[in-house]
Amino acid sequence: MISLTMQNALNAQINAEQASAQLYLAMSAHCDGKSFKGFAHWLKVQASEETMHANKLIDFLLDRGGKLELRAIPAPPTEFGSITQVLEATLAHEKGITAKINALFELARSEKDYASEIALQWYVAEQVEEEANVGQIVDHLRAVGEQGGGIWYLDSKMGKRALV
Ligand code: OFO
Repeated sequence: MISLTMQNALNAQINAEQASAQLYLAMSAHCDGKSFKGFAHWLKVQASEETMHANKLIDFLLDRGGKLELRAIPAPPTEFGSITQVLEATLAHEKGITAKINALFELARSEKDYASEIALQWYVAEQVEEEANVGQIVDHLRAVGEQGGGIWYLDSKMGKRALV
């Protein structure tokens, strides 16, 4: 049986993952509105991944006999500025999520909750990948700028991300 402290912390993380999904859907719509269909597609796939992250935690919580307490998801903004600003905001958001995952991992360790620690290892590794992927996109955007044709090439590449 999972501790109440860990249960509360996992419920908070489930909410954070669901909030990430909402945020990326809003960003996707913003990019779509600017006709950057590739970036819109990439962010929509990212939103589905976040829902998967939340669902994986829900399954774990329930397998441990915990109680799922879904919380309200704050409404994301509707305006995000330029495409580069969208991806910079994505990177900043992922860094915030990494901090939350690390805190959760530390909590599992301090509670000697080995099962949670092992389950959270997947998220620790996933965050390394998330930050690396988004960081690379931000670097490319900064390199090509938003005035020339380079950004449209990036847009076509972003549109090739496979659906999860
Ligand atoms: Fe769930 O990794 Fe992004 O937020």
